[in-house]
Order: sequence, then C-alpha cells, then structure tokens
Amino acid sequence: MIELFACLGSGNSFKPWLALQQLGKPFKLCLVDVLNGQQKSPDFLAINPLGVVPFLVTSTGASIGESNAMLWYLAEDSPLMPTRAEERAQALQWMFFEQTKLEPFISPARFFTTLKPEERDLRASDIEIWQALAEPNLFRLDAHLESREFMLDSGYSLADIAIFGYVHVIAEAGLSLLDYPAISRWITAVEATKGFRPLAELSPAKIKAA
Ligand SMILES: N[C@@H](CCC(=O)N[C@@H](CS)C(=O)NCC(=O)O)C(=O)O
Repeated sequence: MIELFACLGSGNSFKPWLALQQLGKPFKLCLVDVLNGQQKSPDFLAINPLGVVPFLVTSTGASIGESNAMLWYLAEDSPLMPTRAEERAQALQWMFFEQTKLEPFISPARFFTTLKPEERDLRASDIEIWQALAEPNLFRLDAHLESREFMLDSGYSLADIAIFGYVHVIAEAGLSLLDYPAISRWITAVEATKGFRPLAELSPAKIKAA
C-alpha cells in the first residue's frame, strides 16, 4: 500500500493527500511532527535522507520526494492528468510557478503569521517582504483564472491541486482573497470537485476518527 509521510497544516502535505482522497486510492498516512523536529530523527532520515515532508513510498517500495512529483505519480492514468501533451506541459509550467513564485513566500508568511504566531512580531518585516513578493504572482494567477474555470482549459487537474495547496490559505499568510476575485471563484470551484476534502480534515482528531 502507498505510504504518505505528512505533517499537519502543511499545504505541501495536503496536495498528495487530497489527490489520494479524490482518486480513491488506499494509502497509509504517517504523521511526522515537524514542529518538534521529527523529520530530522534517525528513524525518519532512514526513510527520507533529505529530512522533509511530504514523502511518499509507493506500493512497490519506490520513494518519491517533492509534493508536485507525488502529484505527477498519483495522477498518472487518471482524470487528474491532462491527455494532451501541450496541457501536460502547461500543468508542469504551473507546478514550477507554484514552487518558485508562490509557495516560497506564502508558506513562510503563513507559518510565522498563523502556525507559529508567537514569532509573528519578531518576523514582522520578513512577513511583509514575503507578502510583497507573493502579491504580483497572485495577480498573475488571478488574471489567468479570469477567463477559465480551472488552471487548464480541459478542466480540473493536478495543476489545480498544486496551486490550491497554499493559495487557498493566503488569508492565513495575512493576504486578502478580496484582492483576487478570480482566485476566490476558482477556490469555490475546486472545493466543489468530486471527493474534495478540506485541509482541516488532515488533523489528528479526524485521523483518529477515520
Ligand atoms: N518543495 C518541497 C518542500 C518540502 C518542505 O520544505 N517541507 C516542509 C514542510 S511543508 C518541511 O519538511 N520542513 C522541515 C524542514 O525543512 O526541516 C515539496 O513541495 O514537497
């Protein structure tokens, strides 16, 4: 069975988790306590020597790091993978955009604003810089989504999941969705896709109950 190593609250961990949910693939969720450094423990380094999550081990024992690489693997031969070569390239284009122009700024701004609020004041000027770096790229994304329902013309795909991971929680990074009407509309559309499960469900209480 697929094993997904993930941490709570992380947009990167949420991406493969959501794809697994939407594709109905059985998997074992293994939580790693990143706030307490478990990702650098000898036990976890033996699984992923890079010491980060998410990390995925396939049913044949192959290891896959990087959330968007996991999406690519999980989406293979599924409705989440576009059928045309042009669109598969566009999916990659947006997944690289997410990792270089959005995630590096939204993720730390959110971390120090919401996940570790005790450090918010100390990091206030960094948070402002991260927000300012994210904003033009969010406007670029908003312009792209103005004329389409999902990231690719053919419909909902792995590119939407990749972008959704952090963009749907920009309010937790101190940014306002009111500035991005097309993104706001797209978030509602993603949340209405079949089998969608929110980030809040990737929580210890829900996991115990499952
Ligand atoms: N680009 C990677 C980012 C992985 C990453 O930085 N994960 C964070 C949690 S979201 C982590 O494990 N941080 C702990 C550390 O770097 O020690 C991905 O998309 O999977």
